Amino acid sequence: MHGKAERLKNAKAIIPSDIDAVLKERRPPGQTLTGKFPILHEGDIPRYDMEEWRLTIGGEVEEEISFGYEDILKLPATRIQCDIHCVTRWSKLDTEWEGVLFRDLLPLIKVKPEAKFVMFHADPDYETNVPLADLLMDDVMLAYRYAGEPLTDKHGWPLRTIVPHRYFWKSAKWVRRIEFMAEDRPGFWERNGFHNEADPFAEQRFSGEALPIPEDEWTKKEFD
Ligand SMILES: Nc1nc2c(c(=O)[nH]1)N[C@H]1C(S)=C(S)[C@@H](COP(=O)(O)O)O[C@H]1N2
Ligand SMILES: [Mo]
Repeated sequence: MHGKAERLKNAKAIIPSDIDAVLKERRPPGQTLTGKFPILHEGDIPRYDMEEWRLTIGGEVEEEISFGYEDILKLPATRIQCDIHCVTRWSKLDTEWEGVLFRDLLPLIKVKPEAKFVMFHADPDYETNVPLADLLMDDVMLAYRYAGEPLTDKHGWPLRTIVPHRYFWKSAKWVRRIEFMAEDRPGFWERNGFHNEADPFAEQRFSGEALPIPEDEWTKKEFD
């Protein structure tokens, strides 16, 4: 028998109860799983001269610091696998990212003790806020590779944040500046009716009344 046929014949069947268990644990309420990777953002994909490009870090820090792209690539790299959940109701399981964990970046930054929140500033004119405690988690990172390849410009090249335990709008593509803050402040979507905390498993979609997002909204977007 052909090797592939043999492997398939011997492969352990995934029985429906396993699927149910996976879905129960890993699919947040109201989400549909997709194998494709939708592309969602406001505005146009930015173009960069990488000689000029810098990531700056400021706000409640003892000293502003900035990194060129080569500096970022030289920092300790980590690969993570995580599930991502967009508020427009798609979730994608087992996405693979490579980059720098914030945990590994923080020792290089003299964060003031009063800093309790972080604002990610991104192009074009995007921002999103998270608590500082998020940056200590195992899988919160600045990512520059996806699925073993350099990030594509549509998904945030040269650098995006990955904050997988919150709805995916908190993961900023084209991040340019990280601002440490003493007080929380809402970002772009957080000012526009979306929930400040954005926990997909608690379905924290909106800050007030539910916004009219059609269930199949995401299927009409571009994806790869
Ligand atoms: N700079 C920037 N980052 C952004 C957005 C955006 O409009 N601009 N949209 C967010 C939203 S709503 C989602 S769902 C994800 C989509 O990332 P993807 O296009 O790689 O799937 O990016 C997030 N990060
Ligand atoms: Mo989103």
